[in-house]
Amino acid sequence: MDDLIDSDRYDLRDESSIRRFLESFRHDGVCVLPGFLTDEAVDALCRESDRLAPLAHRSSTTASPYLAPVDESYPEGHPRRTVSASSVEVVAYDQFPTDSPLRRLYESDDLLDFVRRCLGLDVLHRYADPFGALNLAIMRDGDRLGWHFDMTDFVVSIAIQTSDVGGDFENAKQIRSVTDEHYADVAEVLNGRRPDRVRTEPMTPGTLMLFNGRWSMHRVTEIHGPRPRYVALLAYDTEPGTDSSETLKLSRYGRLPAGAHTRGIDS
Ligand SMILES: O=C(O)CCC(=O)C(=O)O
Repeated sequence: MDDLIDSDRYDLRDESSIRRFLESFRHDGVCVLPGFLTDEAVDALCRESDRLAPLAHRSSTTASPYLAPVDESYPEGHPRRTVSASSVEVVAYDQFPTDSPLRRLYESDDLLDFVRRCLGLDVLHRYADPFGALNLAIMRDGDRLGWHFDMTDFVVSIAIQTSDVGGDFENAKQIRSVTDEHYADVAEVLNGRRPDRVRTEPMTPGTLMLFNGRWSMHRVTEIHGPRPRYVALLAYDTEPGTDSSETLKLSRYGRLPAGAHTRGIDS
């Protein structure tokens, strides 16, 4: 692990840095750590991503920012009735070889502990999903992720390679809250009328980002050009043994773990 993380820049045990990162995560819902990985690690992860990319499963979806189908009980033009298209290719955790540097990073207890403290949590577990625990998300020419809120309190991502053009991570920071959906503001961002509410998070290769997408609406702009955008998504949960549903596995990975059989589709 020491050869992957830039330890001159980031001391994973330094209390005062961790306090700063936690403050940024709590206050802004996002904490961006540029240059978290060394240049050599970024090169190694790019090469690994090039090797793994042919194994990826491609999926395309159309959904509202709430990751739900259109709700026609709302008036026309309402965010609950606005949908956008997304497409991405994903390499699942079980497809990373045992000597994969990305797997080594994800399975490092030092990184788990660092992430836990930056999120201000007492306990944190790696995700138990044999596919979803670690993903390589690949976006190619014409791909994008539409505006959406996440259904989880945090996502940990690592930027590996940017696309030639586009592929920006745009963020309408904390646009809704637990008490107010702020539909009017959300609608304005969706219509492109509030560029002042949107900022591009600087996802340069080697950046680690801690992000709470439950309250911040975000998207990845359309990719242009032959160079694919590579981002690693590292999944954790405060509960042990958390897994995703078979429905989600089928749509994101196009398969189920060996031995699984489709009972009820949401089992
Ligand atoms: O690829 C990214 O940078 C963001 C991914 C994202 O927003 C998501 O998977 O929900």
